[in-house]
Amino acid sequence: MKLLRRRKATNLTISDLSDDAIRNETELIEEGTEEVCFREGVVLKAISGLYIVHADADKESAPSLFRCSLRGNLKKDLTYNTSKSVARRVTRAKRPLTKDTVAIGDRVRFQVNEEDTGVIEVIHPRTTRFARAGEGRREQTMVTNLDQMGIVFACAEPNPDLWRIDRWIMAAESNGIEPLIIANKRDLVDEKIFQERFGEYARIGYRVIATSVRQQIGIETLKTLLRGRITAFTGPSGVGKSSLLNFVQPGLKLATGEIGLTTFKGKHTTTVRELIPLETGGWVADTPGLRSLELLNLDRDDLLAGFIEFAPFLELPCRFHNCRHEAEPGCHLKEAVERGEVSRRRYESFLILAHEAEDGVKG
Ligand SMILES: Nc1nc2c(ncn2[C@@H]2O[C@H](COP(=O)(O)OP(=O)(O)OP(=O)(O)O)[C@@H](O)[C@H]2O)c(=O)[nH]1
Ligand SMILES: [Mg+2]
Ligand SMILES: [Zn+2]
Repeated sequence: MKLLRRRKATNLTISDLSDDAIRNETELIEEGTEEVCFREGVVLKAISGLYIVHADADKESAPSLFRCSLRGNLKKDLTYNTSKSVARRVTRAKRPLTKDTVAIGDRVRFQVNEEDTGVIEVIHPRTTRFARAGEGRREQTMVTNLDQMGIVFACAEPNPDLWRIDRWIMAAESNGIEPLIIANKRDLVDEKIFQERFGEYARIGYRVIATSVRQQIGIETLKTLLRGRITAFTGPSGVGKSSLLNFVQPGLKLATGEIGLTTFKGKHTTTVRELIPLETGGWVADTPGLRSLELLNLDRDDLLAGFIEFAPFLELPCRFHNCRHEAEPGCHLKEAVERGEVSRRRYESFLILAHEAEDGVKG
């Protein structure tokens, strides 16, 4: 039996290595040496340098989980830090990416070692990447390859903060991810309050679904919307992200927490991000609630594009070609606000984000 062995792995990087390139990295050597096997999979969890990879089923093997480390040169390629104090590391990084080398959602190729361990060799190009500012304003990749962002807020307990919903929508829109607004704890409010809190999002064209884990409302709709797609559940702590996922997929047993009773303010029940394969097909990520969400590297035009209901009023140029849509006369967007065709609250939300982007203020 002829067997394959890796000859040299040092120049593999995140770049889109084709199968041929991988094959060229290997050569046939004498019989009797160890066989090297590569598999493809999705990163489900990252815990201090260890990655849990869900290997795809292939001809010979069923899907299964592997504990993988990362090939050393991949770390170097991807490590990037904006802090001046670590300038030396920056000079060694080939391209400005993030602190996180591999994130959940990444599709990877890994070398299988012993039974359930391996080494990640290639990170395939990402379709989307959702990042936020981490410690010291370093970018932290949260989840990659998302189709959909499940923006979970509670109808009450805690009351939804619409400005924060707008930020999450922006985070999704600016990364090319479809927002799905999930208004959980529908059991706690009546129709009038539900409409007051979430109605405007449905009016501008977003899909808003009301759910209740307690009264089992909206769960079937939610299941349908998750099927076959990669979705991250995001939003503040205590809104019921983990509770919803437990309901969507019984048997998950994600930890959930009482808020305001036994926990102190700001406690997060979920602490690790993880991507979960759904029995119905598709993947869903549970994430710890975020207290703040800083939007990264967006300029005024990105922000305008992220407020999807503004589009019809920006088709024709305003009187001034460089209109900032603030106090300028002859501004189509402001006029639409005055006429009540664009929500004043959403417009003000845009202004806040635009000023933040210009001042570099943390949100
Ligand atoms: N009344 C009501 N309570 C709910 C509902 N869904 C969840 N809860 C409660 O809300 C609390 C928080 O739920 P979790 O699922 O832990 O919230 P989470 O969003 O995952 O929170 P973090 O993990 O901290 O980000 C728990 O006490 C749940 O029982 C609901 O539909 N109605
Ligand atoms: Mg949770
Ligand atoms: Zn204008």
